[in-house]
Amino acid sequence: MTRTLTLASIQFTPSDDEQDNIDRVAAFVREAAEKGADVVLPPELFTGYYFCKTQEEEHFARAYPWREHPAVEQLSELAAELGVVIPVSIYEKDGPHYYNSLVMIDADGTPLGVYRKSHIPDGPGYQEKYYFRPGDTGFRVWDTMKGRLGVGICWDQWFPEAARAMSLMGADALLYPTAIGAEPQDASLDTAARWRRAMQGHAVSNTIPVVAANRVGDEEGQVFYGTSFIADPTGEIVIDFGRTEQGVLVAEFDLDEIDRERAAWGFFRDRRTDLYDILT
Ligand code: PUT
Repeated sequence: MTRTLTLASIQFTPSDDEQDNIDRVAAFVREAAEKGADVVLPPELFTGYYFCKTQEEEHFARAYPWREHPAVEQLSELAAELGVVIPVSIYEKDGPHYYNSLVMIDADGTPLGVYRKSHIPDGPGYQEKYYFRPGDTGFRVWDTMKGRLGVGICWDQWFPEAARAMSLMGADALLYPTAIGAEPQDASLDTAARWRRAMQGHAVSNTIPVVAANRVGDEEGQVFYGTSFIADPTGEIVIDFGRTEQGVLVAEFDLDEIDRERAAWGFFRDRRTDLYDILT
């Protein structure tokens, strides 16, 4: 029997109402499940505005222990009801520590664990180092009921090392929840095209499907550029959104065919680990 994996990406404009955002993501997950999705990826930190644009003490109150996060609790029930995997991006509080995290919810509703964002950006409009410790989980893949999934959170997506690590761990697909758009220090700087190309490169070099789910639209003056997409293992974008639409993207992949292609291309056969000390 052929192993297939149907991947979905959600692009939307969150409000600053936590329950409203969870409800809207739930509706998108239902829509994706109706279209046959096995895995449905919402954007980064979707339960509120992207609060990292400035440094405000009050925003630490947005974090929860990951098992108690309302998005994790409610989307676990939905995952079980629909039989879909939902990787849920959250602001996590663990004792005195705060992380930008991802909880992988399996298709029976079981939360399989947490990944904590490894690369934390800092700059105008994206002051994440104030809010998040660098992740201490290392890169992870999860054996879900639908396939082995690797997730990098936003800034992680620019690092080929992260994509390679998850691919070496046997990921069937790489997923990137994201919050990216305007650069307030330079109105003429538009990073959308290079953002896509970076991840399309991960797809090519690891012969693996890639899903990117971005926020879209204006959040109190900060504009997110959407352009979410699903790329095939050649790096080709098979389905995408522009800079305004909200909704779900769905694409199906044949995992056995991809395994054959990956073997045939030989990237993993030909790696020269004896030359890579410089990378560490
Ligand atoms: N989510 C962080 C994006 C950083 C863009 N400069």
